[in-house]
Amino acid sequence: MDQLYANVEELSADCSEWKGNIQISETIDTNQDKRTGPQLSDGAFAKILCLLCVFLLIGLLTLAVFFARASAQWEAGRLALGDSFTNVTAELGHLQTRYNNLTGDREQLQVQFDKILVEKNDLQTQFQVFQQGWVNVKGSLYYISPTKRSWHESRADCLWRGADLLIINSREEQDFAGGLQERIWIGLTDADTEGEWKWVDGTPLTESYWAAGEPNGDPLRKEDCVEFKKYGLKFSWNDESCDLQNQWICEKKPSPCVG
Ligand SMILES: [Ca+2]
Ligand SMILES: [Ca+2]
Ligand SMILES: [Ca+2]
Repeated sequence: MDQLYANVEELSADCSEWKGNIQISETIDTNQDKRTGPQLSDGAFAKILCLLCVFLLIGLLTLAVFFARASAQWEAGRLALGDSFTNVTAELGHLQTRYNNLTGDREQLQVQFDKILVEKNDLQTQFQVFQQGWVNVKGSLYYISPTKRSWHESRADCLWRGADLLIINSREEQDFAGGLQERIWIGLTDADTEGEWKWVDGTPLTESYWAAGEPNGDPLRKEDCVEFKKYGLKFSWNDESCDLQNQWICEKKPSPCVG
């Protein structure tokens, strides 16, 4: 740009010099014109040409300045857009990271919520069972009656509760029932065939805990039902008349819907 200004100044100086020459030439030409009549002299033509060159240079200079400013503005705009794009891209990355973190947290919270919900439902079920007089011992529910009835009435009550009289399948159940310190009916009988003991689910007796001298099967008393009598001892069973009034134990497996 400076070079362009220098050229213009140089050209202007040249034009001034030409102008002096033109004045001399005009004097000569004037004298000649007086001889030849009105016509465009060489000096006037040179002057006009010089002025056109000046105007052309000024126009070029103006255009150069305009394009330089436009180019600078375009470059500044491009840089600003680039910065904005970079910032937006970085912000988008941060938002994506936060979204991913929140999604992970939400999934973990959902897992915890589901786990707590299961525990809450389990506790609610246990509470309902407890309110109905049931206790949960190692995966089985037991109901100990507060009143006394015959063996058949006791079993009918268990069936009404969706259960049956206690079947002793393990030493743990034997100790549990014996620890109640009461005469209690269990689900064992030989009512169908004297001396052939079966549990209420139809399975035969394989492991027994008869008290000493039992079962004695008194034919006069028709001792066809089994109770805990010598409670507190490992061998505590006694065959007894089914009409005797005893407490009883019902047993069933836990379920989500306890009636
Ligand atoms: Ca059992
Ligand atoms: Ca019997
Ligand atoms: Ca007996």
